[in-house]
Amino acid sequence: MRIPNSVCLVLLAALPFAAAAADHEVLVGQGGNTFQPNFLEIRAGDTVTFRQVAGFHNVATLAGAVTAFRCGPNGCDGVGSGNGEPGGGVWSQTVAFPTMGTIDYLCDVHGQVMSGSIVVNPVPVTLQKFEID
Ligand SMILES: [Cu+2]
Repeated sequence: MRIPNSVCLVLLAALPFAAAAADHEVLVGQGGNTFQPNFLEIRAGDTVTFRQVAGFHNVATLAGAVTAFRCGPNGCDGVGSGNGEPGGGVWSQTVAFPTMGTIDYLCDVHGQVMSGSIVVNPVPVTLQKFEID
């Protein structure tokens, strides 16, 4: 039996797992003053589409959110000429979440009775290759 006289670590590479970003949907105003689901766990880089189906609402983060947004039927604050004022009708806006953290949001019209949270988890790191001679 041959015992190698040297153990050589050829390559140890931990590269970010190249998972495609996912989009998640939150229904706004389904059956009342609700976000459904009102709790989401996603991965950094994912997006969430807020889709209003009824009522008069918007979606706005609380002060200090790691990813801040305020969106409604006219778009989102700071995105083009959009603004996140609440409104009626059917609309959807998609928000990207590049940063880990917990983001709490609510509807400006209905306050804490219509609120939700998104937990953004890190992207898993996968060992790509490991060789020993
Ligand atoms: Cu509302």
